[in-house]
Amino acid sequence: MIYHLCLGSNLDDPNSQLDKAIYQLSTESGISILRKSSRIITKPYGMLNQPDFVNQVLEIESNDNPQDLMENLLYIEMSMGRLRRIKWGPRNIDIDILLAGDLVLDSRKSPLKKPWPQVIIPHPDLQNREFILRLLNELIPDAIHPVLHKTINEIYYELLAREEHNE
Ligand code: PH2
Ligand code: MG
Ligand code: MG
Repeated sequence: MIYHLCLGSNLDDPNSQLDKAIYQLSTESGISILRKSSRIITKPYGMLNQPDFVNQVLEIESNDNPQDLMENLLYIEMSMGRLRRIKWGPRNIDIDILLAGDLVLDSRKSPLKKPWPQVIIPHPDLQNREFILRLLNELIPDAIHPVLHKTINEIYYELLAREEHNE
């Protein structure tokens, strides 16, 4: 199954954190990295008073189901020494699942076999984050969001219009 992931870091040399995460993903059995977006420096979203982030989106192929993939991603974050302090706060590495093709899954509504980890696909805040949409738009502008039923390109330009309007 094809997944799109977002990597993010704003601590401890973000570029080398992303390199390390990509290396770990590429050596994880059952995962192959198909394509990478460009890597961009982004203003913090949500909690503003923290360093800028470096973000990148990856297209991967994995044999794992979403919950097993999520478990692997959390394990990679943990092995890279991520400490979970505050929601939306600074972190040396964050690896999020954005999309899994047409799949829609919310483990809060339909409990999976294991209670942990929680998985929500598509990423529930994707439509509000400029950096996610900009990077996804590089790779899959024509992909249809399985909940919003619009293309990534449409969702991206709607957000840009919304942000312009609010300025
Ligand atoms: N991740 C967050 C909160 N805010 N802002 C940017 N620019 N990039 C991120 O990856 C990011 C964020 C929580 O996961
Ligand atoms: Mg995140
Ligand atoms: Mg995360």
